[in-house]
Amino acid sequence: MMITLALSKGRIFEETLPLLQAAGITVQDDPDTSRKLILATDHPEVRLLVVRATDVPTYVQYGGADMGITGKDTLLEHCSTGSGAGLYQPLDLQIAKCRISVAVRSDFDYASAVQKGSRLTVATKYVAISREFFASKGVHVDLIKLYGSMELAPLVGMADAIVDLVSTGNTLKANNLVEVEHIMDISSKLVVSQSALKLKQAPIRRIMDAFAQASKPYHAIAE
Ligand code: PRT
Ligand code: MG
Repeated sequence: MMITLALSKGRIFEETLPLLQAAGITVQDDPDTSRKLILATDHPEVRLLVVRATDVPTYVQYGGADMGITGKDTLLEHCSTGSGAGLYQPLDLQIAKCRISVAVRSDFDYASAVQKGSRLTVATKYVAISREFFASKGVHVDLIKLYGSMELAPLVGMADAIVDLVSTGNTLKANNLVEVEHIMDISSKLVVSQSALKLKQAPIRRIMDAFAQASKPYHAIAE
């Protein structure tokens, strides 16, 4: 029985390798040098699909993959459109960690701008997370959806603020932006198709258990 795991190349792929290793699975190809989109492993029943980070939940939901690894940021946005049905989220893998924050130009007076009743223009890839966050603060926002390089928007006067992922803070610093609010911590989760779990219960459980064991030391440190 073949188990297909969808994930994105880059940081998620790299940080997943040790988890696969812990499950006794070695990947045969390197997605950074190979053009293959389906990667074989040394395990005859496990293969990987290399997809865009934002497409991982979609592949799992529509049966293109049995399971996937995706950031909480991506998952929250995906599920906000009402399309999280059939996705089981059993495990936080504690990998690809970062935070999602509000950032503004260093000369922008954020504190007075967010006083109740005011209006703020926010550029972001994370429209659902942003809408919910500012609504909970009672701040009216006009959201501008972008697909990348959010840092530019305040610099060119298109937005007062951005909502984006921050890890070291170097990208913000390099663009004269400052982090003014921490919305939430982000890490990547394992998502499993509920229908695949019914049909391939045993092999999927084996992989889930190995991942749970391998990410446990990190849970212990985080707690
Ligand atoms: O890059 P691409 O457009 O192909 O796709 P993607 O951005 O969707 O994928 P990828 O691989 O960049 O990110 C996949 C997942 O990794 C995200 O959904 C997050 O859950 C997680 N992750 C962890 C991050 C970061 N850390 C991160 N630092 N994703 C993106 N960044 C970016 C951030 O957007 C900003 O541009 O790195 C920059 C900030 O980093 P610092 O270190 O300068 O603060
Ligand atoms: Mg990226």
